Amino acid sequence: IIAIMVFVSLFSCGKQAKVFTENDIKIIPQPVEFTLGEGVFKFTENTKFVVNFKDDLVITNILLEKFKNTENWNLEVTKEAPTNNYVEFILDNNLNNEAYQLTVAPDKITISAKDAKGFMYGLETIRQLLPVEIESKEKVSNANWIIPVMEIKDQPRFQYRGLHLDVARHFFKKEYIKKTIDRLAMLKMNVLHFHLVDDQGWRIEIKKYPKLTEVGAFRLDQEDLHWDGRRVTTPEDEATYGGFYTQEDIKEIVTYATAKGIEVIPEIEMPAHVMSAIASYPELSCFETPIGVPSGGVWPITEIYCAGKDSTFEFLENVLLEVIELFPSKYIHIGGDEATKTNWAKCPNCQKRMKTEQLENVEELQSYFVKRMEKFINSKGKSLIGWDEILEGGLAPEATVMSWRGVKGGVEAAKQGHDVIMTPGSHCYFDHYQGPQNEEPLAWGGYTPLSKVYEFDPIVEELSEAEKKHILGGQANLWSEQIQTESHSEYMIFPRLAALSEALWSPKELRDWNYFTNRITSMFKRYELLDINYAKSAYLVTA
Ligand code: TNX
Repeated sequence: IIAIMVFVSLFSCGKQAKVFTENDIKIIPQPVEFTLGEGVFKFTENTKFVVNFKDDLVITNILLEKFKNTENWNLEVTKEAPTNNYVEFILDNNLNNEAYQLTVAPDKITISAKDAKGFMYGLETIRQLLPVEIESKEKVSNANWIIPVMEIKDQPRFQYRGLHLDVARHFFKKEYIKKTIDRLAMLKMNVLHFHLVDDQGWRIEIKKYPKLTEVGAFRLDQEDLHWDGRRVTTPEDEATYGGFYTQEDIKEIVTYATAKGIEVIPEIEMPAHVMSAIASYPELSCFETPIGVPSGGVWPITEIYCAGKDSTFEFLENVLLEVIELFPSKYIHIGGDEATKTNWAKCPNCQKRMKTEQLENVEELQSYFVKRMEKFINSKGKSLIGWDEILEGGLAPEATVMSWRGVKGGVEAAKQGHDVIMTPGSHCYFDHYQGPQNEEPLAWGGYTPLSKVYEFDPIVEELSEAEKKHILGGQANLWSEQIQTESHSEYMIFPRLAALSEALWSPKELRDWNYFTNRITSMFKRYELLDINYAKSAYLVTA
């Protein structure tokens, strides 16, 4: 018995006295700077969070939730600092946006930041310093909630760090969107680009135009959308596959995201990728031929909004008025991609418009379309983003360009003095395969393994220093033609999103693939506890 007691006490002392080395620090994205000290801070049932601001910064304290789950502790948030064992939040207006400094001492932790995101990122870093069991949803026994004494100075390299989710090709429930928001916050990402409209489905309730969701949100079946998967609903069909978010759902998602530091940018596609809208209101197209909501891919996309009729613009303005009410984001994304403009070339209304506006070709007509929408969006105090096709025929004066067909559109836009978000297919398309095709679930094509994402750099060297400042950051795009389930969506996102978060957050000089793979393997244990269906072998494959 004595031997057992000695053993047990040695063991628990050993645990208390754990000495951390640099190799134990497994944070993703990697912080700008950290120095390890001696000793540890230990979270207990009595640990307090001391918040004492004059401003009412909203802080989502992830640790409260985590300790509730794992220990059933209700850790207290107070104004007054106790004598020891507390985490204090200090407002420091000298820090940059989203930056934080973390000082861990044996008796207290301080997190300094100037905004809510900075504080949250400090908390997310503590979460990753804690043992992986902190991610458990159930009570954990015998956990030692210690983190090393250390100092971290951290801030993002880019201000825009996004993930695009296509909820149009396949609809995903709001609960999944909220889960994804949590995961973005965990990786210190700050934008969810919400692709709400496409040919195969209209996903947001618009009160003025109820048919958009009555008709446009449903189609015949869920058949995958590969090139030859074209099936179109007709009025006789039972179109039951699909779904949409009510305005209440959208408010819920946006409120949730805002509290987690995530900006939700709505994308309302135009003039193409809108067959779901034309199926609902045929008068929006040039020739008003009745069409159905397609289940399959429809490239080239010729059924597009008519640019000749003023009623099209009236419709779009009314839609955007409701959208703008729902999304506090500074940005409205209007799509703009892949419009095959053969109908415009034949349509009398479009021809008339081109004459009166002195437009030479259909590219200039698209430019007219986007500029007109930009004027409206700007008049409501918002800024327009579009895919790089909006460069064709001349860019709208204030537009931000999202460069997807490589980086060249982004380079051109930056040279014209426009802001840019880089999202090239080569590095940022999460609908691509991430491993050998015969071992992976069916994907759209392409090959973008983890290592390729990790190499991503939104900055293009040919730009001048002033032009480089226009590159706001980058984003991964998950198109969902082939993705019908949440678990498949998770599989495509993880772990590639972790690689992207480091590419967008950490200083370029710190990038180190071997060190990253070492950290990502330890992150996998967290993903398992969080029920994330990540691609397990992804890190073994290199580009
Ligand atoms: C092109 S990327 C599209 C999407 C497709 C994607 C498939 C972009 C702006 N448009 O509509 O889903 O390719 O990878």
